[in-house]
Amino acid sequence: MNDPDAFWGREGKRLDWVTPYTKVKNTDFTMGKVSIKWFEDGVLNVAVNCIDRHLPSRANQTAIIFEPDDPSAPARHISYGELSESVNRFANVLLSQGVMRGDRVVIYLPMIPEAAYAMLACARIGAVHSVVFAGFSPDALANRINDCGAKVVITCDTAPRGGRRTPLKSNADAALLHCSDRVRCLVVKHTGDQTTWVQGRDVDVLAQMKEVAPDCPPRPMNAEDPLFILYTSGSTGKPKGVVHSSGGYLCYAAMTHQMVFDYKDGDVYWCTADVGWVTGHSYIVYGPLANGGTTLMFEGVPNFPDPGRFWAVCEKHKVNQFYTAPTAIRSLMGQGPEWVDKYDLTSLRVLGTVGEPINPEAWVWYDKHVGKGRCPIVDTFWQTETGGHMITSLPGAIDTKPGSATLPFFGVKPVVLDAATAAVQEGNGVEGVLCFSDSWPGQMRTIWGDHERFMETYFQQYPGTYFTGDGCRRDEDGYYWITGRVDDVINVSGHRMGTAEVESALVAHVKVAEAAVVGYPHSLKGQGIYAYVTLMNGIEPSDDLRKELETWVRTEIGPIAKPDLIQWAPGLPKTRSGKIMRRILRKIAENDFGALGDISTLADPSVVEDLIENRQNHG
Ligand code: 6R9
Repeated sequence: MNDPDAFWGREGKRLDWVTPYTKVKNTDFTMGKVSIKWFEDGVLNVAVNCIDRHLPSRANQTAIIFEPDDPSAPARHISYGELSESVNRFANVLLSQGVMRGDRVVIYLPMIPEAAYAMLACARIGAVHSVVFAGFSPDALANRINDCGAKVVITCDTAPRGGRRTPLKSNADAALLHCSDRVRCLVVKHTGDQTTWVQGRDVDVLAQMKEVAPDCPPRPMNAEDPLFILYTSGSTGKPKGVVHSSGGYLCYAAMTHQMVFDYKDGDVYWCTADVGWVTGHSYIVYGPLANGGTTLMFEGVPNFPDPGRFWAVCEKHKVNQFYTAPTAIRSLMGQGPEWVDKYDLTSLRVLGTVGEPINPEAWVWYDKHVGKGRCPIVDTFWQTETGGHMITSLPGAIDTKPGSATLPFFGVKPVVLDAATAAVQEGNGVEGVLCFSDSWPGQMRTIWGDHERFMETYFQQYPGTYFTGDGCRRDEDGYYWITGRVDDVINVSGHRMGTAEVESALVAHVKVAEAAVVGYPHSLKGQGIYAYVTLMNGIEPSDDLRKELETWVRTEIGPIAKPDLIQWAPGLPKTRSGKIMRRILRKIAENDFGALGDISTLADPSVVEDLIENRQNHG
């Protein structure tokens, strides 16, 4: 793009501004002084853009369709008028709890409309939300509450999912034992299940919403004021609080949602992600609502009560755009096409995928059985950090190839660099690491409380560019093929997990001396978690201990972090300077013993022989 200011200057106008911006782009990728600003002197309110401005024409149009876990329970259609009232009341409850502009609010809720109300209520009063996936453990929740210094945590009594109930309130109670006693707990009574109640700390949100005024004036916010923090795993250390802006983020989420899904007025759009991930932020809540769309929120899981649920919901609500993850497609593919064929899917127009590279076999199945060969597939490559789609096809406009995310979105400038030398790989038919050479409005602005770490993580290794952490290939036609993470991040069912996080959970167990975690190919999850564990002297390995460690990791982080395979390792392969040689551990986990590479720096080669001999079997 020759004139980003002119292009994005026009796109910014898709939002309503209290004070229009006069500056469009002001960004610098130079290591040491990275700074990213878009529409910096503009003033707006995100909730107004997602709700109020639609009211004159759409007060009675459905904003959110809520499809509960239990298929026999009625779905709810929440109009823009109703959404407005709920968000205003919710915002007044937050104000009554002393939440002010810039304060952080942690949202620990499942896929219920109140999650969207809570996010938009924060946006309305200028508070910064941080949604924590409801599958995370009390410890993980506590770490996030403490890292962002939240004043309030919003949760619900229990969360039905796949016919079972997760005790979110009691998880929050456990988390709050590790937090300041000033943190308030706002509880949505969703199922009515019994919970404990701490007088003076816990607040019944739904009851309070009835007490407060039905309207709450929106707080005018600067375009660069943070809208939310979302924690995500990196290759090292604890999860990073990715900070997104108000103006640039919303503009980018709205634009990509409209163009990539070819979203048109009146369409029913369904993204199956959870609001606890960035996909839920940009493509369940902010993008669709900024466009005045109808967005479906599904509380359940793909295989409850049976593997036809997704398609039953598509038929029931006449879904036009359907957006899901390769891992879901693979698991439903395994159940056979008869589950899809039972339902009328003629309403579908566009299919999307996100979260990990999609294997061509799953792509072809999705195209044939779900899309009946007539729905374009958009394979959208992006990240928590990018705020919105980066490399993706556009329906009907870009020819697809199964497994390729195809071409960059408007204004996105990918560069492929040699991983070792950082040399730019010009032309087509090249491979390397994927970076972006210039900014886009949806880009993250910083890591909460640690701008240094932000610069080091994304701008240090390949100076002058933003480094994604992914490898990629640009084929002869200029199409991009994402080959997966090149750092120590594993992608389990589309969820990012840092190997370091799982390792530190394991070594926190009294019987564990040392642990090394790597990813390995897993037929359903994409990647599985393979843990090499060295026990303390005198501790004997056993199946019981294996189970104990699995449960331990579940409680330390959450079910998604549970190792798929644990191998007892009397020793780990290390260099003479004591660095664990993960490259070797990855190869062993992948069952690829022929290609261990240079092992001459190993301190004790017999360690490797032992590991190979006792490798856990995963076919
Ligand atoms: C949106 C989201 C980001 C990582 C990313 C990459 C992988 C996402 C992909 C894809 C291939 C796609 N990824 N979409 N790989 N093709 N269409 O998933 O964000 O949770 O931060 O994960 O997911 O490895 O770096 P996030």
